[in-house]
Amino acid sequence: METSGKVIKCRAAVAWVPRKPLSIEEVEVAPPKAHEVRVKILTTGICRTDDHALEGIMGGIEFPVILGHEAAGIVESVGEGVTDLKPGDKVIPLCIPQCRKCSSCLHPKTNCCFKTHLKEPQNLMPDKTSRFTCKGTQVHHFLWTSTFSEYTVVPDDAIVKIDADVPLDKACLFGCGFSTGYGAAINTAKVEPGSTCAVFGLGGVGLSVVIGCKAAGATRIIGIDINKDKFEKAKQCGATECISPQDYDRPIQEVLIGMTGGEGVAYSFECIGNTDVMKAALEACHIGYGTSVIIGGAPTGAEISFSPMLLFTGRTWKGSIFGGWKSKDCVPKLVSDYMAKKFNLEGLVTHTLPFDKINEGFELLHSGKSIRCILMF
Ligand code: PAD
Ligand code: ZN
Repeated sequence: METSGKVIKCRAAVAWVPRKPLSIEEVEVAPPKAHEVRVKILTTGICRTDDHALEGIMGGIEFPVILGHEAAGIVESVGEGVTDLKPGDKVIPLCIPQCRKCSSCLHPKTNCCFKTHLKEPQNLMPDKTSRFTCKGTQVHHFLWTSTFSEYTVVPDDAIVKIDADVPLDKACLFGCGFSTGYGAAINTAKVEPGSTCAVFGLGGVGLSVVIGCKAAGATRIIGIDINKDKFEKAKQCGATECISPQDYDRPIQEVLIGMTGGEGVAYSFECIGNTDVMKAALEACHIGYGTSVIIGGAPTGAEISFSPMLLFTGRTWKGSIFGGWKSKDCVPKLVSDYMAKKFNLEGLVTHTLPFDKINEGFELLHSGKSIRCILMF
């Protein structure tokens, strides 16, 4: 049946209010407007950022909302003015857009497009309207992706075509978790061969940092998590040793400094969203040249107090969004690198569930049993 130009009725997981299970509902998805693309989502992962939004700790999220931002799908139809995509293309929606026009997009040092949700709210489409309706109520978008829906509409700056051969359960990981962690090691920290790294938090993002550190030639990669069940996967991804802060009666940064002969690590990564851990990760860095990267999303309004001596004495503190990748340019290349076997993503997907079991997927994340749970439509 030809659907182009028509409203599509399909399944979506609607978050009506914060901190409650999602409801599988029939929603109406309007056709794409100019410079928009309507996509049939085939697979979507559950990332902790979706959970932060559902928990209400991520600012600027209005309910009801359709969450989800780590997905792969097929273009169903395109709006006027879309030149680089056509129906049938295999695509990844991009939670960090690349407009290729703003001062950030034109600058080689950043991927923080001015259209990012940190600059411009993405709870509605760029024209401040929604393409989703459920039971007569307008439903909000999330990061311009809203992939917990069988069909979604995204701006053409926030979607890219990928190699049609890539398996869909892995393709979705390039929409967030893998690209974020791998890029934080490669692009943001610029990990050097022979170095020692510490990765705090061994979820989908942290394990992808481990994969990036290994690819960059780090010789020691210390994984840190309070859940020891994560250690096996971390070692499979390249961690050389794993420790739990709960096994020590002194702060974890002191443990790491002790483990490195009193020196500290060259690179540390916070992949949790905990401000105390962010500070510990900085303190665990080597004087003079240690670099610490914040990847975890802290609750909106959170602040950190720390000794300026830590930076005065030469450490560097950085943040990384979507691994520093300019999304439209780099995601297809990352997918090609995966197809060329430059890295292995086997360790990241622990569960695959039908889309209707999305709340079970969130429970697996909460209980610490999953790394990435992939939902199939
Ligand atoms: P996850 O929940 O799968 O992994 C977090 C891990 O941290 C789990 O294994 C926990 O057991 C562990 N953990 C929790 N508390 C502690 C602690 N105090 N010490 C040590 N370990 C601990 O999450 P994820 O990997 O999907 O996401 C991690 C964070 O990264 C989260 O805050 C998310 O919002 C953020 C994120 N940032 C970006 C970005 O572009 N910067 C992209 C995607 C996700
Ligand atoms: Zn994410």
